Amino acid sequence: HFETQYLELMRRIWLEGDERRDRTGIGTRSVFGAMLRFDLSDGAMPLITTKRVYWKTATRELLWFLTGDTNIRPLVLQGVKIWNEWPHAKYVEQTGDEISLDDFVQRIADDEHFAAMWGDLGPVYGKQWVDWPTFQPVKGGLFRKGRGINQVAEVVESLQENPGSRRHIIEGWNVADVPRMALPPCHKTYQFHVSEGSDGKARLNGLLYQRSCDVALGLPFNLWSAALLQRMLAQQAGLEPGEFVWMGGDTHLYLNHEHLVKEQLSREPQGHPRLEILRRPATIFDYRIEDFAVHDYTPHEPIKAPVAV
Ligand code: DHF
Ligand code: TMP
Repeated sequence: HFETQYLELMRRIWLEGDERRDRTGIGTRSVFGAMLRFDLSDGAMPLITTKRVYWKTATRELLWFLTGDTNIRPLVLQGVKIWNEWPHAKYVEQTGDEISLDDFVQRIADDEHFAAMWGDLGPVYGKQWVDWPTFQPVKGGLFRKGRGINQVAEVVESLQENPGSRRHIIEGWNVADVPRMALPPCHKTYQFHVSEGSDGKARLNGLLYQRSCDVALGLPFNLWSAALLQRMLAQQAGLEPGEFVWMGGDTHLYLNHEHLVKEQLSREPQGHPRLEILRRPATIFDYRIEDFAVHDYTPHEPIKAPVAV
């Protein structure tokens, strides 16, 4: 089963990982360098079944990246809560106002001006993916802003015009911008690759390099989203989905996720979920949540666990 790799990675980290103190103060067990491979042909998706994964939430996040937005307000208005903790922590730290997370999020929803001030994560994924900043030299050693680079649009174009290229890359790690980000990108480099399948049809393969990985909470979302992006790109470029390769740098389990790890490792994967894309939108930027249907997803119960901020 495709999910065995995920469970084996989880088991190995829990049993053999180095115990490390980390930025959040929670502590982790960690291995450095890991790889998972998934076959995406016939609609197969690496959607974890040993707990319920909210694939619509992850999909809404991906669609939000593609709009170029970096403010959490549109997510909040759709009921997506996964980015709330970071603007809240920054607000409390910078103002000394001990507002609760729930009240903070309510204010982001109700007050557009407040959201503009306090809801932004800085130039994270969305900004870098579709509007990577450029600067042009002008007289006197000064620079002015140039046109942003839309890396996603450029990859769609290069897949069509130069499929054999080894340069189909979407990069989130903008070295100059990292200090202004609420969280530097974890899923930082995507590479795509066109190969010929055994049936003679051209296939789109994808690889994600993730520098830091919360295997219990983040990875199920990251696997889904990367495979989804690959499916969308394949559809836009007229290619069949091929293989998806995931590579992790610091790949860890938080020590306060013990209950999740024990429970999840006691469960057996069940079923082979598939994704159907119901429509072919005009561009990669025109997908909507209603365009996606998941079939044969009969997961085990959700397992709640706290996120390390
Ligand atoms: N920090 C840490 N420590 N781990 C992360 O995975 C992480 N992920 C971020 C931002 N910072 C992070 C963005 N992605 C959840 C999932 C993905 C995500 C952030 C949070 C999460 O809490 N998932 C829960 C609840 C899902 C829900 O409420 O919809 C889960 O059970 O999957
Ligand atoms: P770090 O910046 O100190 O590495 O902390 C980031 C944490 O968030 C780390 O536990 C990895 C996790 N993470 C994911 O696993 N996936 C994600 O998509 C994001 C945004 C974060």
